[in-house]
Amino acid sequence: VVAETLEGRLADTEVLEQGFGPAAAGLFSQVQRVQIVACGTSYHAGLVARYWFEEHAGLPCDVEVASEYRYRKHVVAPGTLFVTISQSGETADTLAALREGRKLGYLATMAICNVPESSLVRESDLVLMTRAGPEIGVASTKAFTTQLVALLLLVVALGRHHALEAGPAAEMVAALRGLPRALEQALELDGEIARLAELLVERQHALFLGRGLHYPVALEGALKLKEISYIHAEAYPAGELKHGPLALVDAEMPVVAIAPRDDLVEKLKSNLQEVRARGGTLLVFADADARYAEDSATRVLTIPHCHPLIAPVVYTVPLQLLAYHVAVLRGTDVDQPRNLAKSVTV
Ligand code: F1P
Repeated sequence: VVAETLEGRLADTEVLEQGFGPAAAGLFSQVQRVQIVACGTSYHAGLVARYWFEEHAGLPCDVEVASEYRYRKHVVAPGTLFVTISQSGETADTLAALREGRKLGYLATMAICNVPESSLVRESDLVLMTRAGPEIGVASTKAFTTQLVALLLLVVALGRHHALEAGPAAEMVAALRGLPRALEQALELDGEIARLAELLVERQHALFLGRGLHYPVALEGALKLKEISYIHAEAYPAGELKHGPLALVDAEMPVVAIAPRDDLVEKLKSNLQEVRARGGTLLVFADADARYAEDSATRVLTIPHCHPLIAPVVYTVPLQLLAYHVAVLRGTDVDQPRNLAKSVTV
């Protein structure tokens, strides 16, 4: 579905709908809201997608961790599509949430998943395969970026039945077509990122900051760092700094900021000044046009400008590489982190 779409036939949403099977076309026009449920990295993909559903498709979207979903009562609004996201399709909490959801009167269930023969795929009404290939490491990486692409396509397909006009839909697909090149450019930053990793390797803690839909990207950057390097890392929406986390910032606390060029950049800059004023080392992952100045404690990784729609995918790759290089420098097992399992089936 993804390939056919990007090859140029998406403008009519039929290609996508056909990919979901015969049930999809009739259902998509009935969807009034979206409930996403997932764990870990897959949950972060859902958090990014919430911004897209509401901004581009005009559909309200809720996102909840699957490990909590089944332990509370739910009021299901009519026309709600229940979407699970999982690399493995076997995560026990996500599967349990799906089984619970199936009893609750959702319009339909959809799995966004990487493993065709998984339980999640078998038990869902609709399926969108990510086809990321096998994930070798425990920590999800390409699963995340492909989930984001799948979710964007879903936003376009559903949005065309709601608030998304043909012009903006075509523009979104054009932006997606720019993704392979933008990712190649991001991968070319590998050497520079390896040098930035040296700034984190001796540290015990790190803060990640983002605004808007780059807050969930910051969450994912922090998760990757803690999963594979065992550095304690937390992510906050940048505006939340002054509501608590700023108390943690001193010369020992590096701060990684995700700063693509968008209308929130000026706000982010003032948040980062608060960090600098307290002696914190700053690593800023920024768009070339955002013009962040380097100084003795501020390092800027300049990421080639890309369309804002694909920026969450593009900015994720340098964050994954940062975690990877820090882990390699610390000598941890990048593929098999301690205490973690690829599929959490219990
Ligand atoms: C969810 C997840 C992964 C994480 C680790 C443990 O898995 O939290 O995001 O990297 O592998 O499980 P899944 O439901 O996406 O397979």
